[in-house]
This record gives sequence, C-alpha cells and structure tokens, in this order.
Amino acid sequence: MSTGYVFHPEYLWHDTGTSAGLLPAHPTAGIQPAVHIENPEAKRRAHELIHASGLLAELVVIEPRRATVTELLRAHTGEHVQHIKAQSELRGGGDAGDGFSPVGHGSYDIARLAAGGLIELVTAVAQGDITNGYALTRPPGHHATADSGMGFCLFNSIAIAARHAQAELGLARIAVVDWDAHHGNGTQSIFYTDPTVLTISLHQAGCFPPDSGWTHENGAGDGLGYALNVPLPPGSGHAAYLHAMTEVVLPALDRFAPDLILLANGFDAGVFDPMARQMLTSASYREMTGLLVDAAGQLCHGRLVAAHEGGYSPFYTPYCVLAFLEELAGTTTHVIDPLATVVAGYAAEPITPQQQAVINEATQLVAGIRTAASPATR
Ligand code: 9RB
Ligand code: ZN
Repeated sequence: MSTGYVFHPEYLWHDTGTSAGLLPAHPTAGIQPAVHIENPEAKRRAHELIHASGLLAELVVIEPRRATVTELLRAHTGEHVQHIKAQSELRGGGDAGDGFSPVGHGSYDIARLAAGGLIELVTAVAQGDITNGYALTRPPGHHATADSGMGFCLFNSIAIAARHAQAELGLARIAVVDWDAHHGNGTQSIFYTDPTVLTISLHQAGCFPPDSGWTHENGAGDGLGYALNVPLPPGSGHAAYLHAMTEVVLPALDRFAPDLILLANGFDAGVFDPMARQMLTSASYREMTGLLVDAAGQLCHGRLVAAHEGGYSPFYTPYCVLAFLEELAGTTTHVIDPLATVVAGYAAEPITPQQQAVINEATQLVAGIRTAASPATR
C-alpha cells in the first residue's frame, strides 16, 4: 500500500495578482489593493510542512505533466480552452470568465500542469503503482464549468481526470466527493446528466456560488439521482460533517459502487478560514479522510485520488493538509497540530437541529442511486 504525491513549484507561480478581497481595488475610492486571497502562501506552507515533517519521504512522488488539449476538451468547450490560452498570453493576464478568477501571465500552462498532475495520479492508481494519492495543485478547479472559469478556477481538474479515467483507464464508475466549503458546482454541472459519475458536495449553504448546491439539485435525465448536495448551515463543524459523511456520503458510495473515488479536497471549511464560516479542525479532516479511505478499501481496491481546492489560512491549512495526508498514507509524523488544544472545544459542539434537517433531506436522496451490479458481473 502506497500513497502518491504530486507537487510542482510552478503551481505556486500561478499569479493571481492583487485586489481588494474579492473586489477590484480602487485607491481613489479608498479601496486599497492587497494580495489576492487565492495566493501561494497556504499551499507553499502545506508543501513545506509535508517535507519538514518527514512525511514526504514516505510518499511516492509523481511528476506532473501538462494536460493536452484533447484531455482538456473531455470536460471543456474549445471556446473555453481558447479563452484561457488567450487571457494567459496577455502581458498582465486576464480573467477566466466570471470576473473572480484571475488568469496570470502564463497561467494556461500552469492550469494544464494542475490537471495533468491529477491525470498522472489517477493513471498510477489505475495501474496499481500506488493505492491512493494527493495532488497539491494550484489553480483550483471545482467551480469551473464546461464553458467558463469561476471562483478562482480555470480548468476543472477533477472532471478532466474523471473523464480520462473512463476514456483511457477502464474505470467506468467514478464518485466525486467534494468537501470544500463551497459548492462543487462546476463538477456537478459537467456530470449533471451522467449516471456514470456521482457527485456529492458537502458545503456551506449559499456561500459560493450564491444560490447553488441545494438538495433539490439532484441530477437530470439519465443522471437523475447522481448529484447529491448537503448544504450545511454556516457554523457547521465536526459533528455535522462527520454525520453527513456517515449518513449520506458513505451510504451513497455503497450503493453506487465506484471504481474510483475522486476527492475535491478543499480545506476552507477549516475553523480559521477567511472564505467561509465552517468549523472543521485538523482532527475533523483526519477522521473524514479515514472514513473515505475505508470506503475506498471496501469498494474499489483503495483507489482514492484527491485534488487540492480551497484553503486560505496560511497558519492553519497546512496542519489540516498534514492530517489528511497522514491518514491517506496510513501513518503519522512527529508534528502535532499546534492549534489542536485551542480548537478542541469546537469539535465537541453537538449537531444542531438545522444541520440534522439538511442531512436528513440528503439522506432521503441516497435511495435514488441505483445499486450497481455486483463487482463480479460488472
Ligand atoms: C460574487 C462575489 C467569490 C466568493 C467566494 C469564492 C471562493 C472560492 C473558493 C470565490 C469568489 C462577490 C459572486 C464578492 O474557495 N472555492 O472553493 N465571489 N464573490 N461579489 N459577487 C457578485
Ligand atoms: Zn472553497
């Protein structure tokens, strides 16, 4: 059993520039520019902690490559690919489509390296070179739709990797679990009518995109039943997320019987994150990861591949990443989350009736997933 790890310095060179929070700076209107919130710092520190903790030495390092245009086109329109390329060629960069997704000069190639890193991991897992893996990539991908970038995302790496797994690796049924604090709307929309890809998103209700990710978004056509959402109220933490995992995610995976589980691995549901108001701790991420690792072990030979998404606290995200990756690799390091004692009380907060109600709603929808044929007949 071994765990693959993808990282590349270029991921940190994706230049999101400056702005004022999410808004354009406007100095004469009194809006001072600041470094963009989706900047390299949290991810650089996460990578350095993986190295400094000694964990890196226990991982199988896999070199990323740039996804080809053919591979991008499995999830995106030609117009979108051309748009990102053109924006990336501008001296000062541009935007991926929604006005909130900076494309730095040269970011087209970096976004292709992010998607290609995930493709390489999925390939290594399919070949049995590794059991599972993690790609610590930038830019993120889960908001990107077939024809537009959105919410800091350029290309939807998870969707590209899922389609690659189906087209090239003989993995027919893919489950995408997304526990980023924001709705995985891009991935959901790309597979909305596709029953071969189950998307499950746990997120803060109505956070981003606004008015997206409600339980009634359940797939359409042949894909009806194969999009699941658990829009948890702001303030949800350990108890709500663990409950959502055991009551919704695990039963849904059981029924679906995937050949591969992909994880949109955002850490912005962490308690110190500036971009959402959820309350997860590194212990929450460790426990949630353990559940997914077990599910993958039971359902699909352990095949679980994660792509980094959000996570903006430079001082906390790295410890959540480390807890996740230790659990994925089935090991621990000498590094203890230095904030664990500070946040211990948060994990003890019981589930609220509002959180329970949303989880109950989503639980009802699990029955809409038709149980796959047994592995012997698949
Ligand atoms: C909109 C605004 C946002 C808000 C949150 C994200 C987080 C992304 C992430 C991105 C863009 C404002 C739509 C401000 O971490 N995903 O995982 N944009 N928010 N104004 N308007 C109209
Ligand atoms: Zn997010």
